[in-house]
Amino acid sequence: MSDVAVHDASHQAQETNFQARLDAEDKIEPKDWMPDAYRKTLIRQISQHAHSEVVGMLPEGNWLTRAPSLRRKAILIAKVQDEGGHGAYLYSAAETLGASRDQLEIDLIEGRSRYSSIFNYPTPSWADVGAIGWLVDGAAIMNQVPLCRCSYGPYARAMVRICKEESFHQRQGFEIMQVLASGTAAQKDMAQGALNRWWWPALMMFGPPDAASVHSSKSMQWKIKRFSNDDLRQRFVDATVPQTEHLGLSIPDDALKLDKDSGHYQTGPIDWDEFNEVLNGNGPCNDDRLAQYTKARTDGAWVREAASVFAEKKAASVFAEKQGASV
Ligand code: BYC
Repeated sequence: MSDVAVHDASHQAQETNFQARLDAEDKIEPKDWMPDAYRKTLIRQISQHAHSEVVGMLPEGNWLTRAPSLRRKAILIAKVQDEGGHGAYLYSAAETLGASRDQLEIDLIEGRSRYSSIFNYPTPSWADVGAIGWLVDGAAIMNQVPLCRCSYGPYARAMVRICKEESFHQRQGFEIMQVLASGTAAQKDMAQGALNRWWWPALMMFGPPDAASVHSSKSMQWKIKRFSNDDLRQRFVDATVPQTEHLGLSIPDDALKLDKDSGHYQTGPIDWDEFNEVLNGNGPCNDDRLAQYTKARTDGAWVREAASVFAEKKAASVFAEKQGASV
């Protein structure tokens, strides 16, 4: 056998062994062998997810100074802070795959990476904060609970804590909607207006329809994704329609109906042109969000520098102490 043939055969054996581990529901850990394409897919998805958490702080952060009471303000500060924490866990999970956090951030700023389409919509009223918690965090939970079983250990473990926090976020959003929907006519209108603004973008969060999803089949074979985009979208619709009825609000979709045979709600057509426009940078808030992300990163450079000098000095002093102890 030639050297090339031997190399090919051993690579094939590694691939087969890798898939067998996935099929046996083994977790893949950072130092394990993995195909380059698996590593790349994870870095792509985890970094997009991390960017989404951080950019996701902006639409609600917009209401921190105008929350209607001290209690609401404290809850919202905690929620927005949680999203920043989620970004930190996820950037760390991407680093275990050999990615540099700095480079991932630059990739977003320079347009080589993405964040979720949902965060390119404005929050003109307090009810938008409720609708984001209820619908956006609700959609995030639907998509992210299966990620707790993702084949890559560090991502799966990060998702466990993230999902617990998202669950609290979803409830606080629902409670804001409940208070508004059972308040004055003007408050109920405000809640309905926010639902009208966020319903369709929330359905788009799950990604393109299965037929147009380029990454799904490989990601499902690798057990990164456990369900297709359309399956998760359907679960979200089925869970959310009864919640909307409970609130006394209406889903902004005249074609929405319950299919008695399947037991699932059918929605009208989703405007995929709008989704693609948002992905191409032409949503209502794309420029603003990226400008704020870039500004926060630039303004925070001195903090990162100070933290890394502190960490280096601390490591050097621990090392010197250990050397002294061993003499
Ligand atoms: N927005 O082949 P597909 C949150 C891109 S929640 C923008 O189906 P995949 C939060 C996709 O990246 C939001 N881009 O891809 C909640 C790909 O483009 P590239 C974040 C989207 O990866 C509350 C192309 O379209 N959640 O953070 O198999 C408060 C083809 O799509 C979108 C996650 O990131 C979209 N909506 O499936 C604060 C969850 N949809 O990369 C924060 C983890 C698709 O080829 N991610 N694209 O240029 C996932 O589960 C999957 O990546 C997706 C897409 C379901 C989003």
